[in-house]
Amino acid sequence: PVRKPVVISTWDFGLQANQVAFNLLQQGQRAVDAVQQGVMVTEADPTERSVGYGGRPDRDGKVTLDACIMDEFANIGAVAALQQIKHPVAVARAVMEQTPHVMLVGQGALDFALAQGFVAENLLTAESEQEWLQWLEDANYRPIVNIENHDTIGMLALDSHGNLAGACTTSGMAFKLHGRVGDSPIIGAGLYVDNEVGAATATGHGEEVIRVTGSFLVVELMRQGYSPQQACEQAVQRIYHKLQLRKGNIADTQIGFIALNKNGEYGSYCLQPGFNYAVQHQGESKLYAATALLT
Ligand code: SD4
Repeated sequence: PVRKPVVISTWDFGLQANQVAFNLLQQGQRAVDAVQQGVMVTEADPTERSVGYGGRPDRDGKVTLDACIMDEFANIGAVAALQQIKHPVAVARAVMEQTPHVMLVGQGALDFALAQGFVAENLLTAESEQEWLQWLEDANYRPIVNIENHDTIGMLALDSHGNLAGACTTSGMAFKLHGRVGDSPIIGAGLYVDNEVGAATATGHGEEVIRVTGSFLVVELMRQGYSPQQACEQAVQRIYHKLQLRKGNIADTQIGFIALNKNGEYGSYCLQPGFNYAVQHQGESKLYAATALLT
């Protein structure tokens, strides 16, 4: 039996975002609309310091945002290193629907957004600016595992028509180099949807996710018969193995995947304990702690 509709998203802020998405799914709306509206809840929240408005800036004090969206027809849209726009996922959707391209970056993405009627505003809140000024004192780029226990929001949904879609949006790693792009806006890395199989999205250290084309890997594993849970486990193990081979800094690296298949089954796995994810379907809205490879 197929469980639908269902929505799943990363971190504790996923609960609130899922609620908005689930309401749309229950009305029979498309998964792609539900995930977009869902993640926009988190983008607009200044207290979420790793997504959208209020996100931590790069090392130059600029808030630069990455986002992408993918629907059941494999339509895709993405923006990277976008400044001054509160809803990068909505710009990604516009790239998908209003251009012959799939990704716009930096100034070009901003110019496009403004031409589409999006409004430029300051996204650096006083809190984030203060943190950045403090960081500048020793200016040491040192990613923190499970920073504030929330991070990028990635959301996957199976709608009442049985179609899958996903969205992913982030302000990226705090105090990154200006111009750095993570996994989140890269189709196949931070997000992948195959409407015949399933969908996956990632959070954590984007460089490691890009290295293994993480979300595509999870979906391909599901295609081969792995459950969403098993597929997430395999992908995290792959990243761990590559980190070992490269003598990477495993202790300071976090990776989390969530996955949803065509039957509405879901799963999740992470490298370090501390990653959680939110699931909502008929009669249940719950935050789960993901199981971790390391302890
Ligand atoms: C990135 N995966 O930019 C994203 C989100 C992040 O801590 O900031 N992770 O790498």
